[in-house]
Amino acid sequence: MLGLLKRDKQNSSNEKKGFFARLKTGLSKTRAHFSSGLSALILGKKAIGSDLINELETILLTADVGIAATEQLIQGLTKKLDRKELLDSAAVLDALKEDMKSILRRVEAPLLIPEMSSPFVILVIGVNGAGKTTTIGKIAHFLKEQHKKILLAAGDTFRAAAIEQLQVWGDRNDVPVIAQAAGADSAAVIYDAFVAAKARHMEVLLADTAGRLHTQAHLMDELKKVKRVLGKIDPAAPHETLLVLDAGIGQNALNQAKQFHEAMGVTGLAITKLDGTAKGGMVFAIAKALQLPIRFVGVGEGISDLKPFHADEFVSALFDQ
Ligand SMILES: Nc1nc2c(ncn2[C@@H]2O[C@H](COP(=O)(O)OP(=O)(O)OP(=O)(O)O)[C@@H](O)[C@H]2O)c(=O)[nH]1
Ligand SMILES: [Mg+2]
Repeated sequence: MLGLLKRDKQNSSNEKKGFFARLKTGLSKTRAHFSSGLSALILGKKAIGSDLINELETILLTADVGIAATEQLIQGLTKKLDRKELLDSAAVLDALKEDMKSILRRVEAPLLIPEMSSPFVILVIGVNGAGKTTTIGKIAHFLKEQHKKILLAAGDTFRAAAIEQLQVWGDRNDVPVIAQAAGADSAAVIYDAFVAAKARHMEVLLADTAGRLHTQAHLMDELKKVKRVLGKIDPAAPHETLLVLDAGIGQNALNQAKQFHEAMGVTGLAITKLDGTAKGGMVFAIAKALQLPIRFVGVGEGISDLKPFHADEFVSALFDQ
């Protein structure tokens, strides 16, 4: 028994380490572009003063950290410098990391599935190719590990092969998928899936939707319809409207997110493809501008390449060499 417990603990710590390592590897392009530059600049510079601060500002801005978050970081450092609190370069770097963590801590809010009498509905939305379907597959894996009973709804009835793609994730996770023929009404598919999830006493319904541009009003109306029909079964549904954002588009994600939020009332974000990009700094821009909970980060295409977002871990992975 003790042995088992010990092994469980080891497994979870291995898994934790494993993901931190993947997060670090995933963030290597961002790190190369950004934090290596910052560290080299700060630690290599003897004079700690306004020149250093100006150069720092430029690095932050060019790393997609965004104007608002950069301003906050630079103001924080300038104040501490003025108060003579930063006596050497290592102190500057530590202060910067601490301030970066505090920006992200405000949006650290892991998705918790409460005990409910009916299924917790997660509606997954975003532009084409952001990573919605893959993220559903990974979240299903994540929730399965918590022994949740899950159903998937193939609400993308538009793109060729979208239904099959979700089915593959369903098979991989050994969770059922509710689907209709291609071309069916997405809201009807998701509504039926909710009814089925209730009947089968499922705990979570994960609903996929077709990718759409935030600028396509009629497609945004379709999403609103999905939300409306879910609300007919349970006024609180969808319990989570999860917007998937591709980190690779950097700060362009801001405008996208604002428009999706306006139309749909987004309750959480999943930021994907942090592994393929040097624009990981966008997470700070998003955190500062939107103040929406970042639920998950994705750092690869594999089933375990998604984990809850943790502010301190993210900043550590960004700076750890
Ligand atoms: N490297 C990397 N690739 C990812 C990640 N998430 C998704 N992808 C890949 O991105 C591509 C698009 O992912 P999908 O899940 O199909 O995206 P989608 O938003 O459902 O796309 P549409 O349904 O066409 O709108 C696939 O090749 C995924 O494997 C990630 O975190 N890292
Ligand atoms: Mg998809």
